[in-house]
Amino acid sequence: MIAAIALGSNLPSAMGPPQANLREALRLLGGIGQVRAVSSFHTTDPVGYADQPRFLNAAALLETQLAPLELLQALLKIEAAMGRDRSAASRLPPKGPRVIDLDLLLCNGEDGRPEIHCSPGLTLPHPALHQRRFVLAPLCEIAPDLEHPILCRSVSELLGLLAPEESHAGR
Ligand code: PH2
Ligand code: MG
Ligand code: MG
Repeated sequence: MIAAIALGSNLPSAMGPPQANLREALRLLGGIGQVRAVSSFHTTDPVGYADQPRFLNAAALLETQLAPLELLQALLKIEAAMGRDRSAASRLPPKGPRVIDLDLLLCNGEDGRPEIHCSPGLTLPHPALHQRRFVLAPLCEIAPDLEHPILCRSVSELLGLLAPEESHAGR
């Protein structure tokens, strides 16, 4: 299976600044499959919860023998190993700052077709994939022709359909 994965970081960790966190996450992804492509790192304004540092976002393509739910568990393990604290005691808000975030976006099965999956812990394609420039722009660099199996549009078409970015000049 080939999986498209979004990476994000906006807090320093023991590894260093967000750039070091993305690099470390990519290294650890190499332990659960073969990393076939990596986008450039994009500095992005926080979306959703505005009162937090800017993010560094990227996308990667991972070839793996794991099934989608196994892959999700492996991504959560990497997040935890890198110091992501999801406990209530961390007091971080749900869409707030994090050392590392690894989101499963799309999975193409052995037949090359994109999988549709819906279970309590995992929805594929990722339900917000088509709305997020910070996900689509990096993904477009490495897999512009990847198809969204529900919207029946490629990743590059979805990026083109997004509303133009607001200007924050003068704020
Ligand atoms: N992740 C979020 C919430 N907001 N904004 C940007 N720019 N990049 C992210 O990765 C991001 C976000 C929750 O996962
Ligand atoms: Mg996320
Ligand atoms: Mg996440």
